[in-house]
Amino acid sequence: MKPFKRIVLLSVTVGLLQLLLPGCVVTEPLPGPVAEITLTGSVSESEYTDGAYVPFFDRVLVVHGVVTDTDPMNSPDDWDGYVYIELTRLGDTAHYILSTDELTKVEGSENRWEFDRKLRLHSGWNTLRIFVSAFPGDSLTEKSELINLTGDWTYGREPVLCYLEWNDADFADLNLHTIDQYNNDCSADDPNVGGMVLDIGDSHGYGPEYITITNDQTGTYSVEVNYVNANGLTTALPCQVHVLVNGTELPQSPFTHTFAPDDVGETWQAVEVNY
Ligand SMILES: [Ca+2]
Repeated sequence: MKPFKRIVLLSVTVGLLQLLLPGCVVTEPLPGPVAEITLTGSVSESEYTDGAYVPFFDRVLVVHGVVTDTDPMNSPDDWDGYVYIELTRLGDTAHYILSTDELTKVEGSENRWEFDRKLRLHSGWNTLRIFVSAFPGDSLTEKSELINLTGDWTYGREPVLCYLEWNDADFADLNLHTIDQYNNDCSADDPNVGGMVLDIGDSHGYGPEYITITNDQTGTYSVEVNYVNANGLTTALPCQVHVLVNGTELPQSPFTHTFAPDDVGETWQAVEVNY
């Protein structure tokens, strides 16, 4: 992905984006520290095929979180705990799990760790919050305040949105591809080509990766997944691809597949989208 041109604080209303930080609901804090959450947006140098800038800032958030190691006495140089961001869109809740190597120790602190994670917002009402526990399913040790966001992030220009998740594999790396009829191939290797933009890539594990097809000309797009690197994973790797056309998920979506341990380097075609 090209380097971001500048960072815009989302406390400013930009275009159709209306951030409701003043209306945040602060929930009852749990005993102990409260996870900190701050948001920024990003603007890239990517362009639409007609030369207009792709407004990353109106759909991609960078969530900065600060959380507490749940067992700081055990291996103090490694993160101990389970942290995820819960994003709810129109009643649909998704958990974005942080991989251990996404967390770095806050300088000068014994037990506070921080991360930056990009999230892709959808049109309508969104809420997000950080949760921390010692391990999956354990009781919470802390959570952040709840942040509410609303806006229209897909209005007009984005006929197709694809996203890839692989929820059961820390570290393993998959790459989402969309390939048009002219053989333009959008992926982490070429994140802005033929009107297709990789909004968010992920090489840590879990995903999601998002590609938005911004080209409003009709065409055929092959949606594919490449198993890039197992990074030590020795078990099967299930994944799923969601495809939305004009803001509505296809009836057959999500498309699912399981890569075998020796499938590294292999590609799976999830679907061909005619738009
Ligand atoms: Ca990837």
